Parts: sequence; C-alpha cells; structure tokens
Amino acid sequence: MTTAEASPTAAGSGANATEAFRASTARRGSAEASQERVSTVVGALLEAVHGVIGEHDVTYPEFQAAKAWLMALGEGGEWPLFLDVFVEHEVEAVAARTQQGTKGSIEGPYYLPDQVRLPSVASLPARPDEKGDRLVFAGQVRDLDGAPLAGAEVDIWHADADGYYSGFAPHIPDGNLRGVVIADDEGRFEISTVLPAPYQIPTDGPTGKLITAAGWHPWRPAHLHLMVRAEGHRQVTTQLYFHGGEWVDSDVAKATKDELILSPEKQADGSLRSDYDFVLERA
Ligand code: MBD
Ligand code: FE
Repeated sequence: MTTAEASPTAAGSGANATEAFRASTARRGSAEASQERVSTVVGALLEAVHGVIGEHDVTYPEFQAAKAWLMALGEGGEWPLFLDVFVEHEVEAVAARTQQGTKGSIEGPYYLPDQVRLPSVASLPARPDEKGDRLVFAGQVRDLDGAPLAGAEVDIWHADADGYYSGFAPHIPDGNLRGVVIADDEGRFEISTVLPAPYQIPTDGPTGKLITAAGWHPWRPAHLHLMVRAEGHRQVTTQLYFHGGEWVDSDVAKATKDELILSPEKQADGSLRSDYDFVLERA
C-alpha cells in the first residue's frame, strides 16, 4: 500500500487528488496562451508577490520557510487541494461574470468522471449500511426560457456522513455516493442519497499545517457537488449547501452563494427532501 492508500487522513486525499487531476487533462483541454498573455498575467502575479514582501517586511527566514512549504505541498501532492480551496473561487467568480442561469461554484479536487449512469428516479450507489440521514434531492432542468431539457445529465458527487469522498479515502468502495442521473422527458430527476457531513481539510498535510499555523479553521460546510449538462447548453458546475448548517457562513474555500442553499424538509417517512431546479443557458 502506498501512503496515499494507507490513511483516510487527508495526506492521502491530497495525493489522490493529484492523480485525479493528471488524469483529467484530456477532459479539460489545454489553455492557449500567447506570449503577451503569459507576460501580462505572470508578470502581474509576481508583482503582487513582490508587493506583499515589501509591504510586510518579509524576512529571509520567512522566504526560506515559504520555499520549504511549497516544496512539501508538491511532494505531498496537495497542489490541487490547496489551489481549489484558496484560489478556485476567484476563477469561478470570473467565469460567473458571463454566466446566466443557475449560479456556479467551484469544482474542487474530488470530481471523478465516468460514474454509473442512473435513471431519472434513482438512488446513488451506497454501502448497505451507509451512515447518515436519508436525503431526497429532486428537481427539473430547464433552459433560460423555462423549457424543460429532456435527458439532461445531473452528475452528482458528495462526501459521506463522516466527510469522506469515495476514490479519495481507502475505506470507501469506488463509485460510492457518485452517479450521473439522466433526467426524464420533462427534465425531471429525483435522487435518493444520504446527507453529507461537513468536510475538514486534512490537518496533517501541508495545506492543513498552513491553516493551523495561521489559526484559521479547516472546514467546508456540508455540500453536494453537481455538474449539470444538456446538449447544446453550457454546463453548470456548482455546489448546494444546507440552511443552518455548520460553516455555511465561514466556508474555508469561500465557495458558498446565497442562491445555492437548500432548506430540506422532514418527510413523514423521516427522510429529508429538498427540491432544486437547474437553469442552463445555450452554449
Ligand atoms: C472539498 O470537498 C471541496 O469541495 C473543495 C472545494 C476543496 C476541498 C474539499
Ligand atoms: Fe467537496
């Protein structure tokens, strides 16, 4: 067993997220960058760093400590974790400037493609003894004019009731709490799953150590991850949160939005139910 597989304590998750990211380059395509663009953006980035150093009287020991920490971040495979927690929200905000319909949020490091395809009314793959409150998440996928998008894909993944993701923690079967639900002819879907727990950034890796050193908290509120897609329409990547949940107002990844907060209601059978409709714009 490699270290990545040996422990659910995050260092493992960070390393697995690096493998998942490498495997995803084909799906993402590559950014075309002219010399001018590289010079502009990287030049501005370096200037910003220089500005911080000057403004805060950064010392040689601090500079060398930063170098050692960055090396550990790479060696621990935590670049995707660190960047998705502390930087992706700003990239998403830029993308959101041109996006209509359902609000987006960050993808984060734990998406896996090619999960099981499920009919419009479905239960996500779960262990026989899957812990947690039952949650039914239902809704409709429509275009900006309100027309239903038949056969839209609701690609959903989320942590279990202990805050761990399948594929990134060794004790969970592959594909657990992940699936691509195909909406019906009216764009409707109904997904049965369990309520996820808040997610704690692994405290034992470089990202966690930085958070501890700064005295910040390492938590994301409980969330569902979604990619919603339909032929001829721009995909929405987003997350949904739970009203009143812990950390909803202080997400370490700054990825919450008021429009993305569910208020599930207790049903007669004891399960929670929440309805949420997705709106996609034309590609
Ligand atoms: C997560 O579950 C997540 O969604 C993000 C964005 C970062 C780390 C863990
Ligand atoms: Fe997540």
